Amino acid sequence: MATRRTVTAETRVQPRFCGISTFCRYPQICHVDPENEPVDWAIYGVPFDGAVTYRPGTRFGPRAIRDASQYVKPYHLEHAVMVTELLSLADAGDAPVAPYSCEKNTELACEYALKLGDPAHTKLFAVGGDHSIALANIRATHKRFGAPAGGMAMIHFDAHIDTVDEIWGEKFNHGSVFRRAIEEGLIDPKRMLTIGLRGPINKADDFQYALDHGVTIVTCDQLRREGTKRIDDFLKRLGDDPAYMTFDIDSFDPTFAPGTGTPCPGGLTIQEGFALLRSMAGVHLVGADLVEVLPDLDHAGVTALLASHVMFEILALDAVRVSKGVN
Ligand SMILES: [Mn+2]
Repeated sequence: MATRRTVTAETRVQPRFCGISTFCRYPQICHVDPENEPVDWAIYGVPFDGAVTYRPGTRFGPRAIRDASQYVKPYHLEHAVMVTELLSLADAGDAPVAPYSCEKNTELACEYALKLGDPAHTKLFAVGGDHSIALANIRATHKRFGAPAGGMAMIHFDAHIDTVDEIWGEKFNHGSVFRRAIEEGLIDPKRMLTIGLRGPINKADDFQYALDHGVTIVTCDQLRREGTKRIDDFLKRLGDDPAYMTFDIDSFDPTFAPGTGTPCPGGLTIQEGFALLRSMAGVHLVGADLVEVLPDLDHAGVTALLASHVMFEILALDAVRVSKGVN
């Protein structure tokens, strides 16, 4: 249940281009305050890009998304919900980072996240940073809300499967994040859905680990050939179980999201991505992250703008749930 609504500056009094940028102009909370506001979602940045396999720069993602998100408005037209009246949302600042160590960074960000908001209530939304930061937020979410034996369910948007065992001798990197999450028992691979994969890939068996562990994979081409039946079936099976959502901006085609480190042509259009997200209204989300925005390679800020609206779409899914009185 929502504890209080989100109070943002009135845009007719303070225009969107004024003031310090917080995510979507939501109020800022301080993680060290023992009287933390009992917010529904604490949104925090993890400006870390030390675990990438190709182009670096996502450490500047949280700042770019904060700036771009000033133009995210609060009413969701298709769901017909006023998100800020149904949820209390806050910008919880940035986690401290360890730029030279992914493993250490994961620990620091997880520690930071666990101090945010009310441990019994506040859900955690991490904004990257590269995809390695998801492991920190998954650990924190798992610790905060527990999970049925076998780990949480997961909905994963990505161009890549991210279940490589190790890269350049490192177990902790942005291509191994879900292998680690599965090994640690945080995620139940049999209740993990990955949407947006596409080739080319390195080897024919790149997806084998995920397939062997029961991950449901829907490639971009499958989606276009067969429609959403497999996704709809997954959501039906998932029912009301708690689920975590991880959203890699490179699930979108580079035409729409050029500002990212490992772009792959043939990705989701904005219409496809938003339609898929909106079809998930009612899912019982307990945590989320949004990763891999690389502002230095962005053009006209389109990637950061898209990312800020993806953030809103994810929060809106929870607002729909609250509007139906099921949260
Ligand atoms: Mn990824």
